[in-house]
Amino acid sequence: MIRALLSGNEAVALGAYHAGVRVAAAYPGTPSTEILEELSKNPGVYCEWSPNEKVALEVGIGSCLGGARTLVAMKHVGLNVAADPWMTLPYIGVNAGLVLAVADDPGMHSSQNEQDSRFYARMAGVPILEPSDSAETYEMVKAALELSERHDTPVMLRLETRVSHSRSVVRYRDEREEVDLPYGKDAVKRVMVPGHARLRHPVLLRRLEGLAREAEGSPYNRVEMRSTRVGLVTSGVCYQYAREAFPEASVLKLGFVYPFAERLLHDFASHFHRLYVVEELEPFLEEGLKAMGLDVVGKARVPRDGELDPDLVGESLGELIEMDTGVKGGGWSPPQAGERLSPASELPLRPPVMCPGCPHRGLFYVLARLKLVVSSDIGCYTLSVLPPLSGIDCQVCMGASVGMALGLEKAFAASEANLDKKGKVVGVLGDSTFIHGGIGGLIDMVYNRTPCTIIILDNRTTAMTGFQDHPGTGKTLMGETTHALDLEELCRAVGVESVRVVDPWDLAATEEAVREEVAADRTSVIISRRACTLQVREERPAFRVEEEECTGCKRCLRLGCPALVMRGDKAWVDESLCAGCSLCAQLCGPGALREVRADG
Ligand SMILES: Cc1ncc(C[n+]2csc(CCOP(=O)(O)OP(=O)(O)O)c2C)c(N)n1
Repeated sequence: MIRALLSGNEAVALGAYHAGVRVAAAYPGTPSTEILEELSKNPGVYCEWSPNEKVALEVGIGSCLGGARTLVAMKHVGLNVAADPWMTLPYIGVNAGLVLAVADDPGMHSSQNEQDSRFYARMAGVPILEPSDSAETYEMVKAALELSERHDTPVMLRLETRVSHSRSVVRYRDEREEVDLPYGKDAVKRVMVPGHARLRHPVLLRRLEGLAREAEGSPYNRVEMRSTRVGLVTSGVCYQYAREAFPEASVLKLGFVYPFAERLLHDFASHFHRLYVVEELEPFLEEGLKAMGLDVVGKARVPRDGELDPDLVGESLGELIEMDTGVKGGGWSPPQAGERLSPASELPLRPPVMCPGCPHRGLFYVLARLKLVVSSDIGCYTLSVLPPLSGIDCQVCMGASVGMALGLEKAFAASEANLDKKGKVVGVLGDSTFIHGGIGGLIDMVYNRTPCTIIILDNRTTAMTGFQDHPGTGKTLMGETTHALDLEELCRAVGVESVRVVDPWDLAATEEAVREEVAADRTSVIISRRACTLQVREERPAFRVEEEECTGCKRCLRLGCPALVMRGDKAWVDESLCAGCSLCAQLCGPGALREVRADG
């Protein structure tokens, strides 16, 4: 046996490799991204970054039907994008196993919302396995693939940030299973015309009954009997919190979370006056237990928003459990001063900023200067919402910037109240985001004759999630060179008359392009192109303030560059941070910012 300290995401990858997964597809998204990055390091597994999560799942459907064990990975909001194939996949079933690893992000460490993917499994009629640590994650991948094959269903492996990103010990043998199932045509099962789908829906419902029977005896649903006074039901990382907060309590730890193991839950409940449910986000287990007629307390006490931790769990339930059972604090002892488990809350806030030399900065400086209405998207550039750029009006989900810009423009076109905004709307999105979900909106703009400018911030990578390749970069996840999608050609092909490229490090040229296109009465695209400075680190001389020439006007500070600060009444450049982009020098009235030459 080998022992290794792995993150949950590494454990998914290793589990998938050892269980014989031959095809894996994903679109990056924190906290799930590392799963495919890790898996792709192994031989014999085809791994791809798909253009978006819907395509990733569709690739997965094809490959499992084709007889290859398959893993599809995404973050929680990715499942919104993939929801259409997800809802019908359980009708057609699999062939070789298909596991969807979906990572929720309670507390929104790097997401635009908190949503609970378990509801997507229930809505689709798909079983859920949910691990509490890396060892369990590793084992559950194989268990999920086998469950998938036994019941002819996709399986959701539900992860959360703390499981995906925490490290714990995993024991394994370095052996890979070989699975290669024959493909057979079966149109009634796999072609979901209404007549066939009507036959398949009852199959799905019967399958759920079989899955519920299997959940009753699953080794992942574990009763830990301790005190007969306090009984907790929990799953995932919350199991760890519950154990830490209430070490004496009895626990029913659910790993095979859905469909519910009703008999097991009733048996466990029979030992206690009432049950306490510890779960993050929505009252998924709680509602299920209540529907079974069990007396449970959950979200009436435990927060429904944000991340939990052992102290929060203890604080929220301790008093009630004491009242119900007489057990002091329910078994929880409040931390003493200095013992708190969440020291992060005591640190000073440090807002994220765009890096020195970030190519997005120049573009957003121009947009702010021109006082445009900016419909934005998700990526590093969303950081320009913060002062001093304050450059974004709205942002919802990946690709939405284009459709929202269209809607704003149509609303302003017929408005008396917003006459000054008419023709002032731009949509802004990154290259990865444009390919993921922006192209449909652009087709709509051209089709419905919208005089609006879309700006694609083409930094040649998916920077926000850690520099993943995408169809525009000319490289695959497996390191091969491939066709690089030509964004200009693509935009022209959908009917955009004016497509131009600017360098956002050239402020004057960028401003001129934006002014001209916004003024023109047509749909246009500006591609603001320069590689991400963190990824392509060019050796450029830093800039320095010539003190005697600096008037202290602070114009350069309007860029919000972290390499530039005031020292007394003069601007000062931290040369160790400066990327040499020259934007500050382009803004400096008296010309006090100069390149640091090699001779000093
Ligand atoms: C549906 C969905 N999938 C994934 C993500 C995670 N995510 C946020 S922004 C982004 C892409 C950013 O890349 P790009 O648009 O090229 O901008 P950059 O960060 O490079 O500036 C990703 C993958 C998400 N928020 N929503």
